[in-house]
Amino acid sequence: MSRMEEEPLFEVTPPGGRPPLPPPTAEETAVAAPTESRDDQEEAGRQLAQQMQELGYHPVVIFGSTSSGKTTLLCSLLSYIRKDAGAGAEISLGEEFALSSEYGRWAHEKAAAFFFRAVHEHINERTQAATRTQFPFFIPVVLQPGKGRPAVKIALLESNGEWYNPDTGSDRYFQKMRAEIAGLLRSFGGGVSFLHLAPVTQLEQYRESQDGDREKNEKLRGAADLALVGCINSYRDIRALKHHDRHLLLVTKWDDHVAPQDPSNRFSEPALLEVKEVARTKYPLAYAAFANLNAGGDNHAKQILQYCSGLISGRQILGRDAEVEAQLRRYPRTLWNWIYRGALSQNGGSPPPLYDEPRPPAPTLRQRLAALLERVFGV
Ligand SMILES: Nc1nc2c(ncn2[C@@H]2O[C@H](COP(=O)(O)OP(=O)(O)OP(=O)(O)O)[C@@H](O)[C@H]2O)c(=O)[nH]1
Ligand SMILES: [Mg+2]
Repeated sequence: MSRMEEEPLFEVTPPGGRPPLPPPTAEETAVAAPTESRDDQEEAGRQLAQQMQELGYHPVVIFGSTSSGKTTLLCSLLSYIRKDAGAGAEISLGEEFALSSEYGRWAHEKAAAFFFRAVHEHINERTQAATRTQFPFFIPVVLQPGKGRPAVKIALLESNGEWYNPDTGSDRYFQKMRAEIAGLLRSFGGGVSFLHLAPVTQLEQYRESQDGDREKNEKLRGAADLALVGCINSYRDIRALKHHDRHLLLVTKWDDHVAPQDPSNRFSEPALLEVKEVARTKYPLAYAAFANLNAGGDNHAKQILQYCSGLISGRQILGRDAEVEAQLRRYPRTLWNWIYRGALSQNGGSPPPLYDEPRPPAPTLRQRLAALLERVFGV
């Protein structure tokens, strides 16, 4: 069998019933003209970078293959500020980026739909279908914390995981970075924050397991692993000014690794070594690419964390009690801290965190031993 005829390495729709994709809306199919060619798309990215710099937005780029949890993570972040009385901050949709093509208007409409509709649905415990937007877009937000802390402007990327999945039929094996994102990364002069999403599982949680689940999950995870490698490779090649950038490897869907009800606290407060162990064993290639990524001199430029956007099954976010809610809340708070610090540190200095969260516990003896073995033998 030739390479072109080989079975694809991944499936777009994971087993376990993600809802069928809705047909593209009229809006999605209508706007192609201004950004049809790769050159035009790159130009749109360059203009975006210029606008973000002029208006003071800090870009947060989110990478991850199909079903890695990008959209749900964005919803969990944005909905946290809107629904939790303890969030202590206000959030509003930022201004439209004025571009010379229609793409600017289109992107702002998509951003508004996300900021209002998708987030509202998330608050009402409904999840989003797989993202099938025609172009990537940034959601501009203005975060205004109370207590005298400075406001920040942030632009959060929403995109299709399909753009990152490996192209196993091609000789280059990885897809090119989307031109709008490449254009932005080439031109943006300040620091950019990157989230690299590595989900614990690609399958739907909280359902009865079926025959072949394990093999399918591993196959999908292999593709997700390569997708992150492809993103890191593209980043390395495209972006000249890396020294102010920050990278977070996020092990998403952590509830599939440890249930919130687990008495050990490892759902919301695992030791860092456990998170690293999961990332390294499930995503060996992405983990290596991340570890080897040369991210300037700053110790804090690269970090690994776990994340959970909610206890979700299919299109339903499962109800939870107050105790689980308290554990879940730590996730958006920790991630907001990281993003907020990134947005503020562009002005120099080391800003205070947005939220005071307890530090993770010290690693167990077994975890320390495993880390030692990893350092000494590279296992
Ligand atoms: N249990 C659980 N499910 C999650 C979590 N995050 C996402 N999911 C589910 O995983 C599936 C994929 O999540 P999405 O947020 O759509 O993933 P995506 O990266 O946006 O995928 P594309 O839009 O296809 O690129 C959805 O069914 C989500 O409800 C999580 O933290 N826990
Ligand atoms: Mg999505």
